[in-house]
Amino acid sequence: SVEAVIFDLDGVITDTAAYHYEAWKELGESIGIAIDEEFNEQLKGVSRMESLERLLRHGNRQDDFTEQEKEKLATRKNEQYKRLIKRVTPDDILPGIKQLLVDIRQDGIKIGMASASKNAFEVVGSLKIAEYFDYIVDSSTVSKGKPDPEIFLKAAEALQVPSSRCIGVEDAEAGIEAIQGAGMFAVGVGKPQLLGKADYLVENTSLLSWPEIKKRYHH
Ligand code: B16
Ligand code: MG
Repeated sequence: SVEAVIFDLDGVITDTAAYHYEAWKELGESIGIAIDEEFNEQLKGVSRMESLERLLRHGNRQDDFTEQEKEKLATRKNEQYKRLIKRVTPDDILPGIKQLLVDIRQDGIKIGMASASKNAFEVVGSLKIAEYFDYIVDSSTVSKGKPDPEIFLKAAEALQVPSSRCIGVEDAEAGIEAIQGAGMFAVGVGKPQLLGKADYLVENTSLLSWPEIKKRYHH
């Protein structure tokens, strides 16, 4: 039976995915690269530097910047993102998530977090939900980003639960791939066109219920 649930942060617990998008859009515009929501799907769950590489390739400008200039661009994006997340409060926890955390806890199941974001601790602090998590992976200790399973495996190891007894929850295609690559049951939150590979998919967080997820879980 299931022993741990490992959550993604951006796009699952809270909608900071929208702030990442806003910050990338602004950075893109400043160097003449326009992005839309469809392209943004490719940035979800992907690390900051890899996101920048994808943005530059999207604008066909991948050869126009030195490593140092790229660092500067990524820093500028992050500064804008940090300005935006100053607004985050407990009211920004997505619908159904608080209840889900409470129900999982009450069932005696461990809870972990596997976010690619280096800002995850700050966001969790602003949402005031740190107490629900037995372990939060520090993404700066992860060498291979999603879709590599490393971050989910790290969380399971720290929670001392075998992968086959873990459930991962994700809003990104790269995240679903990472969960399944880790040998875990993947719950997706989003559109079937994007997350069709998930083992169990709901359109939005308000449809996540612990009894239902437990019923669906298998390995
Ligand atoms: P940062 P998640 C990911 O978080 C975001 O989905 C992705 O858009 C972002 O680029 C990445 O974190 C890195 O974030 O620049 O704050 O380190 O979805 O894995 O919680
Ligand atoms: Mg996400």
